[in-house]
Amino acid sequence: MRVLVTGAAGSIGTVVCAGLVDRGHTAVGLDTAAEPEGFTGSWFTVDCADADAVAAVFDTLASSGGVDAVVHLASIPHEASLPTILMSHVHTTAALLDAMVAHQVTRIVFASSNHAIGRTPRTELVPADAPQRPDTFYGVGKVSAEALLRLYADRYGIDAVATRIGSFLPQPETRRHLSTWLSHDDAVRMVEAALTAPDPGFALIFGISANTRAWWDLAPGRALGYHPEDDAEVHAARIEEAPESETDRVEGSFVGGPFATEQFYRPALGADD
Ligand code: 15L
Repeated sequence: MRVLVTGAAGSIGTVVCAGLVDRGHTAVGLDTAAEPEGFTGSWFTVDCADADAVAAVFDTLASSGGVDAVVHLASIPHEASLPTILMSHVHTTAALLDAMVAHQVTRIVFASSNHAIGRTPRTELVPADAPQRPDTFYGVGKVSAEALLRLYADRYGIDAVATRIGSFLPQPETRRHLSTWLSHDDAVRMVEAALTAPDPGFALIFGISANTRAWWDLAPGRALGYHPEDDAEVHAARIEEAPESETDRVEGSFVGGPFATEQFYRPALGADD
């Protein structure tokens, strides 16, 4: 498949582009940052909040066969003011979806986040159809982008897979991560499954590894062909060497961990840091 990957210079993008290429796909990179050294393939240094620039990218790509799908990873990975968040998560998704409709590109994989349901109290395994319960404006941005994807799936028949990613890291570092970790290799497996699953329509899956202590249900991902192979449990002894701290306890109260705590409270329309 030829896939346009936004946020291709970011932490997830770098891993996903390399992984897709290893698996025989072609990754076209798009990022506000310049092409990283070692990237093989076409590259666009573009802000995907700029709808005209995004449309121009699709026009350029059309002259060389177009793309089969978009993997939308570009966004601010942390909390910010609501306008900044909406620009970063929703406006960018809208620019891509409109260009996809114009160019008959019918598949998008979106990096959503566990923070879309982060304010869910940590009790039982959370199903993919649990009520949206954002813990931050960041979570609100992800929920809103998911809604936009669903609208375009219904209106235009776009296959849109929103992956609610947990903690994407080389290895888990905290007690919470023993439940929320997504390994690099599993991230590639997940994106490839979301790109190739037959007719998913609009689908929501959780982006975590096969963690023994998982807080989120992997069944919808497995139904789409995402079969994670890593498990944070192999790192448990190292992490649990230190006694459980007050931070661990607080981070274990809601599934969004630190994002659900008071330190993240701020006015919606306040200044960005
Ligand atoms: C995310 O979605 C964030 O981008 C990242 O900064 C972490 O907070 C991660 O989730 C997580 O929940 O560990």
